[in-house]
Amino acid sequence: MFGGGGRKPLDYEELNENVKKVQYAVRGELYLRASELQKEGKKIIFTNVGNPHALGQKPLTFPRQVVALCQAPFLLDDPNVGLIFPADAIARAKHYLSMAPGGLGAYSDSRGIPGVRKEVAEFIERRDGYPSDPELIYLTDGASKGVMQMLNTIIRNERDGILVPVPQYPLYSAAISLFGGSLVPYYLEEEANWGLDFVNIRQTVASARSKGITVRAMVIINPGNPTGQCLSEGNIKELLNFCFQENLVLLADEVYQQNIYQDERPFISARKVLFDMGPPMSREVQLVSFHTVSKGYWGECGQRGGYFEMTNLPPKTVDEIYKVASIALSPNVPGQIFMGLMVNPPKPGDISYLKFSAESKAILESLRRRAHMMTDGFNSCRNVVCNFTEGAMYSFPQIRLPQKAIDAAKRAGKAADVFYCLKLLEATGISTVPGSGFGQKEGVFHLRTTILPAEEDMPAIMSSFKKFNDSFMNQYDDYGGGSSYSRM
Ligand code: DCS
Repeated sequence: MFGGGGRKPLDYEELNENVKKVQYAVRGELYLRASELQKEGKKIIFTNVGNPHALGQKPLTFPRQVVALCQAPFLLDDPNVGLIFPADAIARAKHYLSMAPGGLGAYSDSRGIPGVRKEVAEFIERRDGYPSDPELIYLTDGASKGVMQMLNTIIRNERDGILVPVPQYPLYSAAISLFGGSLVPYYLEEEANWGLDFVNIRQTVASARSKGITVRAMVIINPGNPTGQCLSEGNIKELLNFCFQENLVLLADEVYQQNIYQDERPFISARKVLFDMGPPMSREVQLVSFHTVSKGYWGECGQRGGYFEMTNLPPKTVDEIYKVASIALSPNVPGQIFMGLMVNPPKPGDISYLKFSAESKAILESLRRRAHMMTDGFNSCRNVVCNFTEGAMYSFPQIRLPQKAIDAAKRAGKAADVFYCLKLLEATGISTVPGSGFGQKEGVFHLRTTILPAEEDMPAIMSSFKKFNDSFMNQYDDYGGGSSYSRM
């Protein structure tokens, strides 16, 4: 006889409850249905994941040349190597191979290759104007692993609360469930372009504390996912003041820092704002900042390169984080080299500079145009309103669903936004993520799409969305005709 009612340890009923509780909508019900439809031969436009290369974005040439040479170092001994690879790519490959004893097939230090961490520190110093210490920079398999490692370090039990923006990228809610902590949501204000409302945030913290939750950390995503807003310097200052007063560690998810589509609010890192504020705050506020090679104009999601930088963490804590990173032996080494290349790209005067800058500029300019096309497209649709995508890779329109649609969804046993997104998928092949996967205010509905489909496909995608939305609203909106709701 087995214990536990005859069940085996890995039977579903016996699993870790934290694992079962995890929800991750980016690859949830909509994604599964889209995959099924694709198997049946329907053309699906996967706008559910910010995965640029999967939607046709071409890799940048220079970094791939360097990594190709690092992966196949025998090419460096070939007398014809200079006919295929430019001299600066060859030099850079030798540079990385000299820093990685054993090459790409060997584990590196668990914190990452020291020389790459130094390149990251130099990048941060150029960006922020303040020196950065490579010893406080750890390389990771994408930003996700770093975020998970920090949350794991912070959360001690279910009474530890993490302030997370809502809507949020569900890595945060999922990881907090997995590590058995409590998510404390703070709402972004859609009417104020997804800005922060500190009166509200203070109330949220007070109310969580009155329920016995120890609020210990605050997450910001800047530029925002799924909301696409860029925080102003004033906003970030207020945020840091708040963390100082409330004794919170700030987890600054800055993976979209290169994805900016307006000029009024350029990206400014939380770390720069903190150091600009001077002591005591610059010496007191604990901050961990995250970055990745998956986003920007690189979009190298499959390479799994990321880093986090720790500011104002005591050495003993940094050592503990090192110890835990050591359990996984080593972040993947090709991903580390992509990170080195991202933070130290070709410079003016280098052989590959012109090509590299032309390629990266073309991607960013096209993303900027696509951000406008999507927002304008959504705003031209009945019962749809959408803030402009100032940064990141997503559009997050609000869909004002008529009561009849909400009732029909209930009868079908679906959340109303899931119902809408499923119908959109069946009618057009556009695979989105319902707003409920990111969190939204009660009774308000959204969907998220990426702005990543090829620019030439965008007009057809938006017109197919509009056609679907019109027919959906015709079916469910009693008022018929034009918009029956006032716009914000
Ligand atoms: N942080 C944010 C805000 C993200 O949007 C993502 C990925 C990550 C971290 C993790 O990325 P990497 O682990 O690849 O560095 N965004 C997912 C999304 O919403 N769509 O695609 C992936």
